[in-house]
Amino acid sequence: MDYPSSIVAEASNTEHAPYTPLQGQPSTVGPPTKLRRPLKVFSVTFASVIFLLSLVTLIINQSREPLPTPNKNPSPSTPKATSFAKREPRGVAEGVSAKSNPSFFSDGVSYNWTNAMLAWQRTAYHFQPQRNWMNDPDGPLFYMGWYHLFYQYNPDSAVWGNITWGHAVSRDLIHWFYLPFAMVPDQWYDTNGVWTGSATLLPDGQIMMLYTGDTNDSVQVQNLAYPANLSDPLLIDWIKYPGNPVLVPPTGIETDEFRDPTTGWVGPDGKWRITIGSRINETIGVSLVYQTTNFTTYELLEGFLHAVPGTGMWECVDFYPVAINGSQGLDTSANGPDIKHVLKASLDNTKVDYYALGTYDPVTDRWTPDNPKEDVGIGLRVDYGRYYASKTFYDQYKKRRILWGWINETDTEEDDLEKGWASVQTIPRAVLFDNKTGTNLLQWPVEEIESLRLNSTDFEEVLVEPGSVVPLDIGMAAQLDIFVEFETELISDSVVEEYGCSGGAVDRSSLGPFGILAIADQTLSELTPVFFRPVNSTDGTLKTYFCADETRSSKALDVFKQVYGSTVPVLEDEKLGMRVLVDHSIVESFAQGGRTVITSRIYPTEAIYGAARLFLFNNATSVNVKATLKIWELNSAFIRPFPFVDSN
Ligand code: DQQ
Repeated sequence: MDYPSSIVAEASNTEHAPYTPLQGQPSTVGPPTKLRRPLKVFSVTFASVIFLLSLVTLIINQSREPLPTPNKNPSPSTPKATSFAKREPRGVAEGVSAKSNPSFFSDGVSYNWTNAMLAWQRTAYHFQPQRNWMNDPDGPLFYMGWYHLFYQYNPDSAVWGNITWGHAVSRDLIHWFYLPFAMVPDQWYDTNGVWTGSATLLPDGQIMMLYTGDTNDSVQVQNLAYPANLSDPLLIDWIKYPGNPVLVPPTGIETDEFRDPTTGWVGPDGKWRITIGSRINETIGVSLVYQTTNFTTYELLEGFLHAVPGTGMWECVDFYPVAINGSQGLDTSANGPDIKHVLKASLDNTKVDYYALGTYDPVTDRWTPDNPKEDVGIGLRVDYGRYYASKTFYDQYKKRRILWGWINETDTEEDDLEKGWASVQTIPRAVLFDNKTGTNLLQWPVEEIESLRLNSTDFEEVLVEPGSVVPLDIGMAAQLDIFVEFETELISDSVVEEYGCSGGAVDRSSLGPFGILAIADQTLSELTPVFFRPVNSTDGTLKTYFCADETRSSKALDVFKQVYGSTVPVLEDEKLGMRVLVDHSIVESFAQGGRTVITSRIYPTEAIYGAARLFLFNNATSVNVKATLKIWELNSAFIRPFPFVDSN
């Protein structure tokens, strides 16, 4: 097999055809009012005012009353029964976190999805396989001009099982080529699954891929693999080390609680270290440390890199340095006085990725959190939305650390089987330490996404009055890169209020919520608000929450919908700003330059194709808000099989 020479140019060509909807799409609703300049906000027609007022009255202007939800207004489509019996989620019996959402209706009803609805859910610029199930990102790396992404994949079905390593390559982290599977479960030590793992690039050019195998008797062991041909930039063929497994569960560790080895890092003694997540005494989440010089034999160090009581089994541990004052990422082995270390664990019990910042002592091989109250599993989340099993790698080409994360489904397994695929990866994000706050990371979509930008629309200082919704005339609203800054009136005698995200966008307080309504239809029967909620808290400070409310994102009853979010640090003199990437059924939202991030997976039934719209809203009871926006329409990425040429 040869690689066509044109492939490099082709891979970075951004002149692609826009996303093409399938036949049978719903007809679009009428055009919204043009609102390119603030004056035009006030030039809406009488009918529009009446329309908005009635919307406000009907939908928004009900202090602390829930908005109509799909549960209260079921869609005319009749739910259909399926033959699935109630059962525990996939994965749990095999000793990993839940990998499916069995229907929560006892009779196994499924929404009456049409092909058009299901087809629309496929993303246009997020990475997802052509079909079937995907979960964790594995072993990401940059090699000879190509970014490599491996992923947990079921070649046979849209549900978790037969876990194999899918493999894709990209020149720019945006356009991808699917390659042949890197590893399949074909050995006694991984026959129940080639599970999650990480790559280590050695200084002599070798690549060590460590991964968890689930053996023929369901024991979790660690295995080594390496490329068959290091002169192949695509790293197509992988050899499993004949001496596998290289690690088995040590004494005191359950045989099904020992998985997901990290990338290695070198200590001052020249030895490599890796860490592996586990659990002890039923409830203490831990990370074991091993030393090695050759990646085939290992010494288990006494104690743990870190342990946190009450957090349960740690999956997919990630451990890496960040520069305290720097705008570049760091190699995993970097350490020194101007460096902090991030420890991340994916909590098996709750399916949430938590991280903490701290200090790593390479002599004792212990990590200590900066703030024990914000320790791993009890403090900061990597992403407050539907997000799990994340993993970073150091991109030595652009000197940055890139974060991948798995966006899991919140529909049912029955729905996934019907649409023929499950899960998406987030847009890769560059990760930096936030040296303004000193307390958190910053995550930001990789700059290469800007190559997808098409036309943009600007809106300046759009006034959004308390209790109002303002349509934004931007044409297609399904593939967007949105930047919004909000300015609010100063209120002198603000009351102290106890609000957060949990009440959602309908929970009105004096200073919020306000934000955007993404993937909304013209009548607002479906919408996904992404919003800020400033709150005067009892300690006299102004706290700001950043939230995403999925509760009315779909009329489908069998889809799990939640309000996500948390506080976001806002420094004096900073405006409130969010960036939101919309890609059909994915809404990735970044507040204050990426201090707090929320990913939503949504399943609209009405707000699809040309009917998907974007609005501003302000549901505060007392403050006016002015919004300034720049919105790009985004092109679709090329994500397709690698065009091998047969040399015979
Ligand atoms: N997924 C893998 C495991 C890991 C889990 C199995 C996290 O290695 O612990 O597919 O989603």
